[in-house]
Amino acid sequence: MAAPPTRLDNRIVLHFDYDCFYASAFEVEQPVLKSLPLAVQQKQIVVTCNYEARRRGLRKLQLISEAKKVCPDVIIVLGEDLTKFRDASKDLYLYLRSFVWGDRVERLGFDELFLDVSDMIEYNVDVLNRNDLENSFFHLDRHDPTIGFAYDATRFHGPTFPPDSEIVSDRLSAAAWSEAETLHIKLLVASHLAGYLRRQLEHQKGYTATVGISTCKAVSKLTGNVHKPNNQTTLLAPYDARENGPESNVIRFLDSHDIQKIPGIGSKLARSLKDHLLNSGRGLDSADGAPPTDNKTTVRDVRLFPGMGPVLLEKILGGPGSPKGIGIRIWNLIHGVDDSEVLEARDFPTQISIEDSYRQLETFEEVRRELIALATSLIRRMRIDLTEKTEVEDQTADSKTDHSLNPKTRWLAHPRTLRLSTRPRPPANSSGVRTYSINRASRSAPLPQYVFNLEENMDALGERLVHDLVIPMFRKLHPEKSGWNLSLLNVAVTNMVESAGEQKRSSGRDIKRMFQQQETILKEWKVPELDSAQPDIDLPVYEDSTWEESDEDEAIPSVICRICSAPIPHFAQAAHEVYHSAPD
Ligand code: DCP
Ligand code: MG
Ligand code: MG
Repeated sequence: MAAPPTRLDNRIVLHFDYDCFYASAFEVEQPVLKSLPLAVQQKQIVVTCNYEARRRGLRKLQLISEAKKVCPDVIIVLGEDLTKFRDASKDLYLYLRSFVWGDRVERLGFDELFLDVSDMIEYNVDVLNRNDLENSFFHLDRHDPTIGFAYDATRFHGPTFPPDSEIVSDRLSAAAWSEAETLHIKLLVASHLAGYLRRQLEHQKGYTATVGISTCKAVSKLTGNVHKPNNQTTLLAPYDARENGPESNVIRFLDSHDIQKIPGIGSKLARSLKDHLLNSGRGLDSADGAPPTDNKTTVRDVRLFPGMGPVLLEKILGGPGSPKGIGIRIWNLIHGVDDSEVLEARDFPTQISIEDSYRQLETFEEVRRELIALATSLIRRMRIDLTEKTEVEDQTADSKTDHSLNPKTRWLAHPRTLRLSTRPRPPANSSGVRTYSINRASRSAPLPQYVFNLEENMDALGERLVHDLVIPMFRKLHPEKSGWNLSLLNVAVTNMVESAGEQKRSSGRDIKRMFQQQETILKEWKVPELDSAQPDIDLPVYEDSTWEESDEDEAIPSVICRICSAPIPHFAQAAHEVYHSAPD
C-alpha cells in the first residue's frame, strides 16, 4: 500500500452554504413566510423549499403536484426569474467578503462560498492571552484593536466532529501550545469566527447559513453537511495519524462517506472506482470484512483496497480525456488533502449569460421576440454586474453623510465578445421517446461599442443589438428558413477586459469604515460578482466532477447530467439546466 500523502494543514477554510437559499430570498422580503411551508417553483418542480415545508415532508426537486398532495397548504412562489437570487447572492458575497483579510473568497454557484481565513486566524491565535482565554477578543481589523468581538477561547463554538466538548480546556492548559496543537487552537478560534459571521449574516441580512470549518475546500464543504441547517461543524485535529497516538479525524470522518460524496469525485469517477473494486475479484471485504455491496463504496473501501495508491488510481481513472495527475489528486482527496486554493475574489464575472428554455420555438417571429427579451436582460445585467458607482466626495461636507457623495457610474470591464447559443430539440426516436440532449450550437462575434452607452434606453439597445448582430448570427447557425424546433436560446458576453484605473480593493482594510457606515456603503458598492457557474467554459477546478449533492430522488428514473454527472430525474431536467446556466 502506498504511503498516505503529506499533509500541509496550514490554512483554515470556511465553507458557507445558505439554507434553502431561493426560499430565503422570498422570506427576507416577506418575513411572515418564515413560519409557513414555502416552496419555490420552476417549471413543474419545487426547486427548493423552506425548512417548515421540509418538516412537513416536502423535498427539493419534487413535483409541484406531489408537493400539493403532501402539504395542501403549501405556499408556492415562482422562482424562474433568477434576478432576485443573483442579487441576493452578490450582496451576501460582498458582505462576507468585507470581513476577510487577503480577499480569498470564492463563490461556488449561487449559494456557496469558500473563505480562506488563514491570516485572520493566525493573527488572532498570536494575540491570545493564555492566562485569560475565557475573555478573549477576536480582532477583525489589524489596525484598529477596538473592532471585533469577545469570545471564550476555552471551548469551540458550535458542534464539532467528533462531538467532544471535554477534551478542549485540558489540552489548552498543558501541552496545548506545542506545534502539534497549533491546528487545534486555530480551528477553535475559527469556529468562533464562523459563529460570528453566521450571526451577522442573519441579523444584518436575514439569511442563515450552514458552515464547515477545516483546512481545505473539499473537507470543509463536506464537514458543513454534518449539522444542517443554521449551524456549523468544525472538524477537530489531529488530522495526521500518529504512531500509537490518536487516529486522524479527517480519515475517520471521510472513511464512512460514499466515495461519490467527496467533492471532486463525481459519479463518473465513482463508477470507475466501484467497478474496479467489484470486478478485480478480491471484492470489498479486504477493507472491513463486509461482503461487497453494489450500492455503497466508501472512501475506506477504496483507501484500504489492496495495492491502492496514486499509481493504481491513475491506472483506473487515467487515460484519454482525464486530467493529468488524476491518480495523485484522488489519492490526496480520499485522505482529505485538497491543495486547490480558495481563489482570489474578482470584481466582475468572467462572462454573463442569459438564457431561457422553451417547449416550442418554431417561427421566426417567436425567435426574434425571445432574442430581444434575452438581449435586453443581458444589457440590464451588464449594467448591474460590470459597472460601479464611483463616489466623488465633497471635501467640505461630513463624509459620513450619504448626500455628500456624488455617484458617477463607470464600466469596470468591457466584454469583447457576444455569443449566441441554441439547442435544437432532437427528433423523437422510433418508440416516440425523445432523447435528452444538451448539445448546443454557438456562434460568436465582436460586441459593438454602443451597448456600453449608459444614456441609452435598454430596450432600444436590446432591439438594435438583435437586429444588427444576433439575428445574422442566428441565420448562420440555422440557415434553414423555419422548423428549427429549438428548446433553448442563450446570449452571453465573454472575453472581459478590465477597465484601467481603479486600484484593486483590499478587504479587511475597509472594515472600520464598513462598521461605521455599513448600510450606506453596502448600498453604494456596485461591485459585480464572481461568475462561478458558467455553462460551457472555465468550469470550476473540478471539471469532471460534482460538488453538488446528488442523492435526491434516487429511485426515480433519471438521466445523467453531462455537465456535473449528477443523476437528474426527467421532470427536473429543465430546472437543472437553469441551475447550470445561471451565470453567477
Ligand atoms: N437549485 C436549483 N436546481 C437544483 C439545485 C439547486 O435551482 N437542481 C437552486 C435552488 C436552491 C439553490 O440553488 O435554493 C441552492 O441549492 P442548495 O442545494 O444549496 O439548496 P438550498 O440552499 O435551497 O437548500 P439547503 O438548505 O439544503 O442548502
Ligand atoms: Mg443551500
Ligand atoms: Mg448549495
